Amino acid sequence: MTATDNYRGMARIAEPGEGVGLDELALAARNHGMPLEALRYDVTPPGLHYVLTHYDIPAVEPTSWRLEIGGAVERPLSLSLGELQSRPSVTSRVLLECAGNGRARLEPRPVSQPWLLEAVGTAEWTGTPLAPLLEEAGLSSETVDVVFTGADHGVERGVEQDYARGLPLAEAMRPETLLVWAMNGAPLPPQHGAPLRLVVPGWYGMAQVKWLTRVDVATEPFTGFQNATAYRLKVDSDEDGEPVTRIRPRSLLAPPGWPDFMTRERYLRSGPVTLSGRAWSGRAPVTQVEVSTDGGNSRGLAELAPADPAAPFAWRSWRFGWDARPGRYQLLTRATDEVGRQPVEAEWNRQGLANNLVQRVPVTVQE
Ligand SMILES: Nc1nc2c(c(=O)[nH]1)N[C@H]1C(S)=C(S)[C@@H](COP(=O)(O)O)O[C@H]1N2
Ligand SMILES: [Mo]
Repeated sequence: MTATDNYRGMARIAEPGEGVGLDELALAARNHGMPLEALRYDVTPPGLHYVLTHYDIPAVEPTSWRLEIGGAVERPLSLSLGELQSRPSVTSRVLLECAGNGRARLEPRPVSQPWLLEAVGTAEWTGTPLAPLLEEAGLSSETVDVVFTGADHGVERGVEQDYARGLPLAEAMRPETLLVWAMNGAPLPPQHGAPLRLVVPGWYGMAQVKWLTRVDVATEPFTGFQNATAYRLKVDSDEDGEPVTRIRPRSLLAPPGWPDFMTRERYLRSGPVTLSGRAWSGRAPVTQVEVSTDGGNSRGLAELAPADPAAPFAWRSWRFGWDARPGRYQLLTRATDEVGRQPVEAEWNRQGLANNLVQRVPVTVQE
């Protein structure tokens, strides 16, 4: 990438046939995915949840740390972690997925964190609802956005910044929107935002601001980099593009059989097999999951576990019986929610966002 591209704020697109480079490898080695065999767990065990951090994991001293709530409020608040933790607490099972999940297989490839399909995880998040704190601070009646700022700092396409995201007021006021200090019953680990992060159930990962330091009420739409430039669905760089918001439906197969070390191709023994996986959507309830063992020519409905009314933003498990005969197959799974179904052809955009193309898994069944 040249400095000019950098300062034009453009995401680079790989040349035709250009492999993943060392810059992408450096990101992939820092930002790990959830190994897909961990789809077997209802709650992703510690350390297996995916991690995405734009800059560095910041050093935050929890004893001197405070959360400032300000901007267009009548009474700015400054709260210690202990003060936040003495408020009513809620534990909620919520799936997070990076908006860049699926980027690495787009053609041409947007050069960024090269996720295949593993940028997902489901945790039990413990925290306190944000809305009562905003009400205590006394919101301006002109409020449009609430802006969340993290302690991490970096430069992105030439723009130096603290990681910050604006969220529409209605989303900030949802009772499910939490200020979170624990994950799976333990204090938030450093990589997941210690001591405090935001969780906005149903939204893609970029909204889930980690290492929170400030919450600012804004009477104008927030125009910071992560809202105005990044996380927008655009094909040409001069478009404004629609902002990325809620998670689109997706179903993933728990990898069946055993893998080849280098190619990751899967092998199975012939006979009856129960294929299984997880499906989710952040925008509407999942209504069905289809499975095909012949690349999509024929398909059947998976048996989908009922939605847990206590966890509408978690993933749901599914199962599908298959009498596997020797040969080579392409397994495919597709989720449908009340709004629509996963596409079978990728819808390209230049930042590689919200790509919920169906998953295809080649397998070889042996005698
Ligand atoms: N402060 C801060 N918050 C952040 C980020 C970041 O770089 N800095 N990355 C965001 C993105 S893009 C994602 S996908 C999620 C990832 O959350 P996790 O690492 O806990 O899985 O955090 C979000 N919150
Ligand atoms: Mo992300």
